[in-house]
Amino acid sequence: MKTAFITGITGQDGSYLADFLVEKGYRVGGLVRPSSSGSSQRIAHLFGRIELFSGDLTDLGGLIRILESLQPDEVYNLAAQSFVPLSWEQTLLSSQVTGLGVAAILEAMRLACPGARFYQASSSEMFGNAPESPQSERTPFTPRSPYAAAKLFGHWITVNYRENFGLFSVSGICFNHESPRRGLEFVSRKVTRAAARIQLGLEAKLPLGNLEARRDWGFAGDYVQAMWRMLQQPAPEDFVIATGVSHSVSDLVSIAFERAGLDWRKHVVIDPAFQRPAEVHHLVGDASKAREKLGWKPAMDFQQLIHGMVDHDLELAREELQGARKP
Ligand code: NAP
Ligand code: G4F
Repeated sequence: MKTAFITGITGQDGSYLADFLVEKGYRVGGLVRPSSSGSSQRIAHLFGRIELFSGDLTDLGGLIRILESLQPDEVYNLAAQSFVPLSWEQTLLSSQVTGLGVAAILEAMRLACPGARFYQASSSEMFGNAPESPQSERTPFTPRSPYAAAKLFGHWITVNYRENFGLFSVSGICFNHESPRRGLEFVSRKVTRAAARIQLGLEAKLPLGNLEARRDWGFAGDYVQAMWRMLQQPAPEDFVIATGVSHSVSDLVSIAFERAGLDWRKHVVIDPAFQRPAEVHHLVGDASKAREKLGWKPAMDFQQLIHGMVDHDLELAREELQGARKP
């Protein structure tokens, strides 16, 4: 039986990865903050089948003690302050967690379990407004937010530990991936939840920022499989993980509202508070290396993804109407 350790196990990706690894027969350990800002509802169905360790990604001593006791074969670093706008408000905290936290977990691994394999959750945000499209492993990075700059540090320190210490440490440069477990602040979930709640009369309007921004949106459940495949390779390498298709925020809104039986033009209002001065306008990935070497391709397309999220949010809104759920 292999053992995996997941930081960020209470997040969207961490919960899907834990599902996937438990299903594969792994012993799964996860890092949980003592004062978790989210709840552990995304992993509640796994209680009893995973082991949770209290700690923080920025606390080197705690990480060393956990890794010494667990002795994992694979470490997945998914923990981060992952919301781009918040990284402008909490810049040092975001840099510490999303950037320096990667050095902490790598250093803990080097000391406690140097033979383990390491996955770093790098991000397409590192490309910024890239000089070429689609973006691949060879595209230069031009980060446009503290979040992206911190991710770039995490990306390079992962390469450095591989080259200097011989660790099996790799990065997946993942483009946006969503699911019914996505945080409410991200645009996909904000839109699908609002469409459901407007349909059932729980809300009337949806304030949004830039409708022209384009992203390459995939399904999180597909992306965690790519993460695992990267750690099963004969040699450590970085990979872009993407669908290769981009859509605008207005495409997203139109598909979601249509699924809910609504005309989005009657409900969406533009609110400058959600516009980003340093916007990343268009991201779309070239995942041909992942297709060839990992044998990975996404199973779910954009419309299926958004329909599934709307359907899930309609279910939650109905439960809320019946008094079985809090807003
Ligand atoms: P998410 O839902 O925001 O989850 C973030 C996780 O990090 C949560 O479990 C959170 O714990 C944990 N965390 C935050 N600060 C921490 C700290 N100081 N110590 C320990 N844990 C901490 O993010 P996600 O969408 O699953 O993304 C997973 C990773 O992939 C992140 O690193 C993200 O930046 C990266 N990424 C995501 C995407 C995407 O489209 N989803 C694309 C590229 C890269 P709490 O529950 O306690 O808050
Ligand atoms: O959903 P978003 O907040 O995701 P963003 O900034 O692309 O970042 C996500 O994907 C990254 C991978 O590229 C991850 F690394 C990161 O952790 C995170 O998971 O915004 C998507 C787009 C942006 O262009 C934003 O300006 O949607 C636009 N948008 C328009 N109106 C909005 C809104 N975004 C949000 N969150 N809220 C709005 O009202």
